[in-house]
Amino acid sequence: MDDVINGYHRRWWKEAVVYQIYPRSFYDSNGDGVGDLEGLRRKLPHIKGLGVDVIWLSPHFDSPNADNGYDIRDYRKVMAEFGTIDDFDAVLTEAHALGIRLIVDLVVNHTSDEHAWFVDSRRARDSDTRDYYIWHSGKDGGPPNDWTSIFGGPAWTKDATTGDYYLHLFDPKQPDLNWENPAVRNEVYALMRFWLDKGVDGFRMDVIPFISKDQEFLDLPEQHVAKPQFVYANGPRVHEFLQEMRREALSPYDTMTVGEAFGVTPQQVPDFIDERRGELDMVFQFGAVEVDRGADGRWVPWKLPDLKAVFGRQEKQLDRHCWPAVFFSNHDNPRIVSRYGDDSSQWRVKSAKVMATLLLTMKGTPFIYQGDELGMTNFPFSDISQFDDIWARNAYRDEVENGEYSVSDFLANQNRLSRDHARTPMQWTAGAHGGFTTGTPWLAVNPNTSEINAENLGEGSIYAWYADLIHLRRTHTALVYGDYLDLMPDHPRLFAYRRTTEAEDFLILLNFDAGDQTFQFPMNFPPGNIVMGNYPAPTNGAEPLRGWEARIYRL
Ligand code: TEU
Ligand code: CA
Repeated sequence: MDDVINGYHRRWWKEAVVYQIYPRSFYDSNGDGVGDLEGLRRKLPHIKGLGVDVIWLSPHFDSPNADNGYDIRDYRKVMAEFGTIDDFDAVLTEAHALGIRLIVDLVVNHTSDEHAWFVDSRRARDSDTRDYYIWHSGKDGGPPNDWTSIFGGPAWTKDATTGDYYLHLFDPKQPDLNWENPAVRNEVYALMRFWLDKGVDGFRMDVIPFISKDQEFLDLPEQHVAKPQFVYANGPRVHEFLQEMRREALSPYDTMTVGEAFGVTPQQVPDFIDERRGELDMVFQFGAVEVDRGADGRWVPWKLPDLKAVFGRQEKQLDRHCWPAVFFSNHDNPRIVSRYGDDSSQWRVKSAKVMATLLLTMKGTPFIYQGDELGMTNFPFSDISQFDDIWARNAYRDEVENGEYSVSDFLANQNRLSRDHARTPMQWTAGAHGGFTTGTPWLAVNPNTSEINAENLGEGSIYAWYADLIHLRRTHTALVYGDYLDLMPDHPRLFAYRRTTEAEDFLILLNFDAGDQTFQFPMNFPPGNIVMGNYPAPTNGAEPLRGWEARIYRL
């Protein structure tokens, strides 16, 4: 594929649609309440039926699960609850046989504190792997600086054995690796080759911009205290490390990489993904999933023009050498239909289709999160005991137990933003525990599984809509490589844009509201054929859009 469309080099990963699996919550094959690799293998036909090209598997490695696998104890072992390396190989082989590639999660900013490297590192100041982590002596009876953990509390923990502090930008059970040490980098490249040699097709890289730390370890500048990620990301050697990683680990393989650009501003993105630099293929930018977050990170109502602005910026800031990744949900976010759509019984299906249309007709590689193709919704949390997520539990400790917020304020915020909304088990059936497990699920299944489940995936279903969109995208390169033009960036309820190449021209109209919206077709811009719509087609093609209507025209 070395030809060029609309100025872009064609690449398989630009044309792919990705489906993210959170294995703990996908399908439990042995009744222990925890999803597993054999469960995933059995459900591959569900994924194949959508027509996706790539699976991103959230961490499947040995872990004590302080952060559900984002704290890795052994990078070459499969998490015992998920199965064995043979189960992994079976998933990989079967996925490949179905024409689906598999990328795995690379979590190498930090390890678990139970990783053998850290166990040894904390043993003594002169232990073999002491310098695999970031140790400093305290200052004035406290930690080396004022950095805070993304999960709340200080980013340094004093270790009793030597009295030194180690850095953890997340939980104390997730000590940060010291990438200044070449031995650490070589360990990482070796473990990457281990999985590449098995046949995996690439990596999603967890908080990858955090790997290089400014060695001065200065206190946080005032303006970054509320969002320290903008200090932790983009350290002085991050691009050097990523180029080295490409050379040492990735270059012999045909891979796809997508980095989580947490703490990266839109202006900084090209430095990570410009194809001439040899770093990452794509990054996840946080613009779309932060439209409903205030300066303090708590929930605020979002506005459609802010969401549009994310894509307007993207079109301006990324040239033909850069390729975007598009997502509205993942294992760290609430459910797409509850957040951006309307999850009432009247509008849930229609609005889920509006969001699916946006995801799959936008420029960039789309990432679907498991369950969104069923229109799964947020969970109705009513008590702290219902949360598993370390972020929620720490927030409770920091916000409620210290008296800053009431329990009901805490719950109101978490009911909007909790990461556990995404982590409740897949709703396969209307039966007990949504057919996810025959045992007791590790996290409660949403009670609405009686209505929202994978039993009816036929005509009119959200699942069928995703499959149709994926097919449309696959058969029209303008929906992949075409220019993106927002026709009314300020309209508060209607999202209208074109995707065009010299050969093709699509117009997408999305009504983000329950009321009707008129759209003025410009004179030189007649309503063309409606190629997809989530209502019966209007008679002349130009009638007002009905509540949460989605239409794709080919002009
Ligand atoms: O996420 C980093 C990150 O940006 C989130 O922790 C975010 O701050 C949080 O979801 C609050 O909105 C990655 C993983 O995706 C996440 O699951 C891990 O917990 C985290 O890194 C640590 O590995
Ligand atoms: Ca299981």
